[in-house]
Amino acid sequence: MLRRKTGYVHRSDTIAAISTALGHSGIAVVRISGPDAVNVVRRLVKRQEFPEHGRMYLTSLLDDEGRVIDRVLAVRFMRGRSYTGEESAEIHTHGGSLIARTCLELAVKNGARLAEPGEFTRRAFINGRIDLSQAEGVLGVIQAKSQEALHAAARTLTGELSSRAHKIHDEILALQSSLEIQLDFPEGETVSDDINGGLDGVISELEELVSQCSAGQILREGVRVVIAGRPNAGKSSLMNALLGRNRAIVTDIPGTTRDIIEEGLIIDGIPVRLTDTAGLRESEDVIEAEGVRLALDAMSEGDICLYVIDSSRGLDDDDRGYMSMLAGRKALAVLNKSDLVSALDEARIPLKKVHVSAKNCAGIDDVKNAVYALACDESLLSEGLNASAMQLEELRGSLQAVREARDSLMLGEDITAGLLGSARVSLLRVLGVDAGDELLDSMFSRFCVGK
Ligand SMILES: Nc1nc2c(ncn2[C@@H]2O[C@H](COP(=O)(O)OP(=O)(O)O)[C@@H](O)[C@H]2O)c(=O)[nH]1
Ligand SMILES: [Mg+2]
Repeated sequence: MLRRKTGYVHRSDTIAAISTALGHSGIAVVRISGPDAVNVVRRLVKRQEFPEHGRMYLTSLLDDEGRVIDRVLAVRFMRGRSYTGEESAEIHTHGGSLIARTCLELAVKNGARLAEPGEFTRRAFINGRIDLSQAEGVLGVIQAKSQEALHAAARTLTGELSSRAHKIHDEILALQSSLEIQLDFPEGETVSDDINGGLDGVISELEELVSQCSAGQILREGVRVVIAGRPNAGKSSLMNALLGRNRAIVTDIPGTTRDIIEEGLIIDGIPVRLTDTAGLRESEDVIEAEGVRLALDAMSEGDICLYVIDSSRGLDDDDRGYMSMLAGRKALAVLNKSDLVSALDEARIPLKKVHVSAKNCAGIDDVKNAVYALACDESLLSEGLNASAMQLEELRGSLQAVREARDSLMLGEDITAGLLGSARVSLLRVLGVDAGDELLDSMFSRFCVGK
């Protein structure tokens, strides 16, 4: 079969890859899938009979010259019952990278081809074993960095997003059909009330799904928290206190931090990218001025801003200006140096406030709790689902189309039916129905080889 220069052409040949990480480990798994999978295994090991699906057989791996090079376990998965849906097999060698690689090379010499990244999962998708949302769940489980993210991915992998999207799709289809019946028999009795109620129900189901997938996205991709404020307010001290170690340089010289400093931490399951910035002030110094420009960019791009104020000094016009820029955004005023006498008129601060002493690590948990609350709705986080950015966009598109459909009911059934049709198409895209090669290429290139 031909391979295009870019993109992937689905072939039904037999593929192989090492599915475990290379290095020293207890065991390594070489995975083989395709019509010839069991024959490839037979050519590699002493045992020739693999009658049962899913049973591990102890046997010996042989090299080109028939010498035993490892004691291994071989397992066969029958067509229709395997991960990919195809005839597949695995050989579990001991976990040295040489033995795993040798086993893979032998598989390739004996009729298999090296698998591309994500090709096993792509085959599972093509063969209808999983849909695209479940494939995204597989990736989520592999990439999860917190327990909460793992649960969100596992729920998606086991089909929760799929079944909900299917159910909503079918409800929309039923509403669309009754509208189309109306179109055919205009003199018939009006069903608008039922349809109105039905659309309201679909809208709330879609809203819930979108919220759960947004929570999943926060769990997976995290939030960017930017620390900003005037020089010497204690931004770098706050960064260090949040991280629990001295990452940024702290001095009493204003203008110490000139570059952007980024570090990661996890707050109650949410991955956070914490950014410390240069103090916001006019500066003659070219480097510091560039740092201030970067700080302002970071402030506008971040998801959450912690605006740090030295409470022993009081506010100035700059503080008031920057805080008014943050009004309506996810932002927190961190009133630092609470160990000193306050000169602040807190009533004039237009943001939610937290009192801390970064130097003494006091109030830091309050900052973390406030960041968590700004990042997400706690109740939803425990129900997060794993959707890709593209899938989330389709879900939002579907919700938008159903809302427009409800608003268009007075305008005519044909318009409403058309909008419901596009809402359904978006849901089908979430599941990957009729997905084009390009979309699948970008989806599966995010997987590793062997998955
Ligand atoms: N008393 C007191 N001093 C602090 C506190 N946080 C920071 N400082 C001091 O304020 C100065 C500036 O701190 P730094 O973190 O470098 O501020 P930045 O310029 O905003 O990054 C340093 O001398 C710190 O020791 C605090 O909570 N209490
Ligand atoms: Mg600093």
